[in-house]
Amino acid sequence: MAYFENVGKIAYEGSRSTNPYAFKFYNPQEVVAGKTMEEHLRFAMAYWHTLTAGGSDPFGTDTAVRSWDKYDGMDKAKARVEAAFEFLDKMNLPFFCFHDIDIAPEGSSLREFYSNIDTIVDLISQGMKTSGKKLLWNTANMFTNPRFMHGAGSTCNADVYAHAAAQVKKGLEVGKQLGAENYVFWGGREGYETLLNTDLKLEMDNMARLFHMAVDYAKEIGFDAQFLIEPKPKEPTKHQYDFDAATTISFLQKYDLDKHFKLNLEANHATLAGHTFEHELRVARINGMLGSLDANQGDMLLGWDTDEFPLNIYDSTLTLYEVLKNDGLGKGGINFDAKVRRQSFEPEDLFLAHIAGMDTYAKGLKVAAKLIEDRVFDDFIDKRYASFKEGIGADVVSGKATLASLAEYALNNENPRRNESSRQELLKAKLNQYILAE
Ligand code: XUL
Ligand code: CO
Repeated sequence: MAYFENVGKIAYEGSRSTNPYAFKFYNPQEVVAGKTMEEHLRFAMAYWHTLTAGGSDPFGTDTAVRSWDKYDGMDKAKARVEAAFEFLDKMNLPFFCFHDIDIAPEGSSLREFYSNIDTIVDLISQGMKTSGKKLLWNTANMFTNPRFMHGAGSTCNADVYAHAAAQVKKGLEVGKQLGAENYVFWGGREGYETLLNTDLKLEMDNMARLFHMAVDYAKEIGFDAQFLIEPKPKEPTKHQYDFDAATTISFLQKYDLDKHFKLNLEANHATLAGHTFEHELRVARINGMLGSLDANQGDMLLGWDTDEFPLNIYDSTLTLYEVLKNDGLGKGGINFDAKVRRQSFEPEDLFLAHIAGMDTYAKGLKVAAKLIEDRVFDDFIDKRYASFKEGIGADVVSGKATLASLAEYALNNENPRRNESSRQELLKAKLNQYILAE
């Protein structure tokens, strides 16, 4: 059965195409900087936004019209699997991602949940074999069910902690069965509302213990996915422990987890933390921690995670700039953790939104590659820091300099170098020039 009967396969037609159901920039086989766009971008569909969510918000119920909604329970879960593969095929998306509760109903017990998952995972596995589609990552949802009101890995309730561990264990088994490239932890309720009732140290230690158990179990069952943590500073919890890239990296280092984990960075989470997305990517990149991306964007006028499809070419250019400088995302990819607006309730909107997001990232890739090829920023940065390549600057970098040797140098330095302009306006204008020209 076709779930999206009004839409056919989306093809590349070029930037002058007027067909809304065509890619204008995403040309999967086009080679950019030595690899095809498909290889660079490794696009993924988020099961929860595309198949499971219905457009509800705190003030209103679902609005989305979805043909699988005529079913219930396991029948609906099975219909969604068929719809997922139809969507991936028509959109030419090579990967997908899901939480355990996106694919299968929880039922009334953990045992029933496990058994529902097994049934659906078998179907997904068959779909993957026939279609060649791959699982970029899976994860356990440890934030929706009311049992997780105090957290999962950071809960005050040991029985809830055990339940969370049981979900992670199953998630790793599912990941292995489906050959997932990565396994993600996003700690939506791993944080606190008030310190007055919180044992901050125990909560963070316990979270680290859960991550170590996951690493050990993956090893035990021979699941060789890359582990990822997805930082977010707040929402739903007031203060979340994996606040941003820098905080998460130091957490991983403190608990001796940094060898096993990288980061899954999300654009709207970066902005909630008061950072640009490229800031988060740069911090991860220079620490060897850039794992995968959740592509979306927030709204300048709203203070929460709006998860809009990414449409800003400046942002996508600077994002891909970091990805190219990182020599790619390895096992990671670019997952559209993005939802159509509540008013865009028709199934066609899912296609139009993904086309827009994929084109935005494809265009960003091309501009970023050209900026790197022409060394637009590299040459400027090299020159800006040239004083650390020779003389006293080289002594600082090599570790030879001491406070005493620097003071001695400063006291005798009769002609200190003059500061030079940072030329920010010029560099931003060059960025404009490249975006408009490419
Ligand atoms: C929530 C969010 C999650 C994670 C996976 O803000 O981004 O969907 O990506 O749990
Ligand atoms: Co996300």
